[in-house]
Amino acid sequence: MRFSTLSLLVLQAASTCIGLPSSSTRDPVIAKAKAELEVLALSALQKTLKAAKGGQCTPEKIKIRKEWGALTKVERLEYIQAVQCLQAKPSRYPASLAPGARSRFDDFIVTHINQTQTAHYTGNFLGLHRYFISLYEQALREECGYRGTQPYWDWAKTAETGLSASPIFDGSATSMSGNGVYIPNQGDIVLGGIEGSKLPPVYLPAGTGGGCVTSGPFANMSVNLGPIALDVPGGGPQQSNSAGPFAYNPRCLRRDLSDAVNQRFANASSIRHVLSQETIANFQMIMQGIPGSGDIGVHGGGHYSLGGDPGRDVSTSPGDPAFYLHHAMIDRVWWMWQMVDVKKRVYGETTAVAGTRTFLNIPASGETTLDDVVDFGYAAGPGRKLRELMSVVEGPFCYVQSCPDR
Ligand SMILES: *[C@@H]1O[C@H](CO)[C@@H](O)[C@H](O)[C@H]1NC(C)=O
Ligand SMILES: *[C@@H]1O[C@H](CO)[C@@H](O)[C@H](O)[C@H]1NC(C)=O
Ligand SMILES: *[C@@H]1O[C@H](CO)[C@@H](O)[C@H](O)[C@H]1NC(C)=O
Ligand SMILES: [Cu+2]
Repeated sequence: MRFSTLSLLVLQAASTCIGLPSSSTRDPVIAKAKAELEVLALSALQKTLKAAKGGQCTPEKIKIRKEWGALTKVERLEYIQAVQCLQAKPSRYPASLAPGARSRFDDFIVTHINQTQTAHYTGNFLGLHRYFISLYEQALREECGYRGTQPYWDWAKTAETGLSASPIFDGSATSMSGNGVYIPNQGDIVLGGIEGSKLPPVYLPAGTGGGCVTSGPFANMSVNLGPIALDVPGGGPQQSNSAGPFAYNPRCLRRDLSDAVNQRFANASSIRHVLSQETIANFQMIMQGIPGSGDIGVHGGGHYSLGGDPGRDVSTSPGDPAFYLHHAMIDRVWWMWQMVDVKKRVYGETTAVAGTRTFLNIPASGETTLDDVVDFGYAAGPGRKLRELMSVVEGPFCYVQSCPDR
């Protein structure tokens, strides 16, 4: 009895998923995708609550992660203040290891930089980032008194509303800050040049900003680390700090919001397409974009619709605080995919995980297994096996992610 009342509450709090007319969109493909996504989200929610029944993470304890727009303004301010608190707390890295790390916020950037080549286009990509986001959320809570959960950025929503009009990026005091100052005549962004491969480049239009962020709570924050591999408008070589990956290099946060990139690569239909993949190998590959295909996937779509510095730098990208909203959505999509077939997609030794231990297997490396360890050094811990990171209601986790609200 108690269980069912509580699950009902969770379901209600998670907002209505089905039964209401699906959004304002006129595009029938997008409208259909949205309706299907809502069904998948609701089903994932129900199955997760059921799965939580027997374990340590009981339905009473489950925390609900919400879409940014579904938070009240007070909740948004609490999240923002916690992030600013993390940016004001001293780093735990010894200065000899990471002289550029000046805060606890920076600690997470350091470990992400250090693992770039072994955490993207690898078998551990999803599990590692799930743990990374969760430890950041935990730091906000335990070190900065935050009482809420990690919010997510639903790209399908911003694809419809436009980024600058969304509560995430409208530049208000309750946003994650807005666009960068407009820089005219920026050339295209040219992606490609993955070392060791000979793939055709991808051209992305520059966004509508490009300069320093001047509005909202993160207007004056300092990006201290990187760049490592920053794609710049107009093509040309990626920028990197010649003083080294962990050197101190304070600069403004730049953004170059691009609705075109958001709409093309991370709309509702793109998310639906990712979720329709049968194997983990295809799921994670389509999500990140098949190199050379011209498609950067919803993962690239989110990163490159933020743009700027460090938004276009795969290594340093957690230096933009919106990173965590983006990756919470990545995690949410993975969770929705996992819950379609829990036995295979959460627990299967060879069906829940696929891929090697190096970026596109360059240089060649062994297959990832569920016994591989994920470790974030001085940033946060403890190190854990990938197998502990597969279910959102087991191991260190106890959360669900609500349905998209309209
Ligand atoms: C980067 O990772 C290596 C290997 O795990 C480790 O020895 C080194 O201390 C790390 N460096 C930083 C700055 O975290
Ligand atoms: C940023 O710094 C400028 C100059 O010190 C100040 O006028 C402005 O209020 C600050 N903005 C925020 C959001 O802190
Ligand atoms: C939505 O995304 C899909 C796949 O990413 C893409 O093929 C399609 O063109 C996009 N739709 C719009 C309206 O841009
Ligand atoms: Cu990453």
